[in-house]
Amino acid sequence: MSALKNLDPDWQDWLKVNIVNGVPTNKLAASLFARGWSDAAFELMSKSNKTATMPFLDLTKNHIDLSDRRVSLLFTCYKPFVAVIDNFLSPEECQALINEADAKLRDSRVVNPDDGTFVIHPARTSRSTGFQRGEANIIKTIESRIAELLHWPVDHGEGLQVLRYEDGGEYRPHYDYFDPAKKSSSVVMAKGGQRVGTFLMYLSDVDAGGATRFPNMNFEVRPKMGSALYFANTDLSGEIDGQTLHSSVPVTQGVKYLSTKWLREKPYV
Ligand SMILES: O=C(O)CCC(=O)C(=O)O
Repeated sequence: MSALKNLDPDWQDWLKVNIVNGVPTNKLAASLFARGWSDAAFELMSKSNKTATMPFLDLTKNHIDLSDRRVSLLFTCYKPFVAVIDNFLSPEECQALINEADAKLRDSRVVNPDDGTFVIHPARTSRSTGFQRGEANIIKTIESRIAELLHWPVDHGEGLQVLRYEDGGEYRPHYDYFDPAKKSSSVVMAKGGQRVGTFLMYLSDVDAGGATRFPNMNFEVRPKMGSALYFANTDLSGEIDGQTLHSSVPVTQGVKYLSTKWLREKPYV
């Protein structure tokens, strides 16, 4: 059944007028998507033979059958696009990634907005490490699964990061996208372009604290081992979205392990 044909007749007229006037397809799709009509947005993109300009999730069912796993969609928000995905990793896969990371953890750093270098900062009190793409079998498995889920090629992504937050550890509100207005952005965007999406995987259960909070949206996602959180840092027309401000609230009991995958606009090589 066509999602576009199911649109309200006023919206079908709106679409026709805009297409005739040459409005780019991705801008029209972005408007449909922002109203929650993701099926129609992606149908429009595919009809015009445009490849999606950003990662996307199939939202037609409440679960998604990937080649090696069934995952469930627990929460979706359309503007900005946010989804919580359950059962993305098994407990064994979480542990295997933790084992790869543990020996290499060191104090986390943030990007210095003045020159694009990485510096230790009180806004980010965790320990972390980064991997090359495909560096270990477990990493290859996770990267292919993310690529399949989000219809986004593995080479359009940075290497996985693993973070460990102990008691009081936090990551204060920040954006993952590179603000084109900032001097440092051209340095970090020279390779791979914009960070169009962020995919977070919770590798441990945490007794208290450690939620990922979106202060401008008034919600937070609490950590659960094996679940994942995806959000789009830009909309379908490529505009950065200020509503994606997010933080990791302090862990107050237990240890939080998280893995981050930043998805880039172009191949990141
Ligand atoms: O730990 C979290 O929940 C958030 C991590 C985060 O913001 C990031 O890796 O960019």
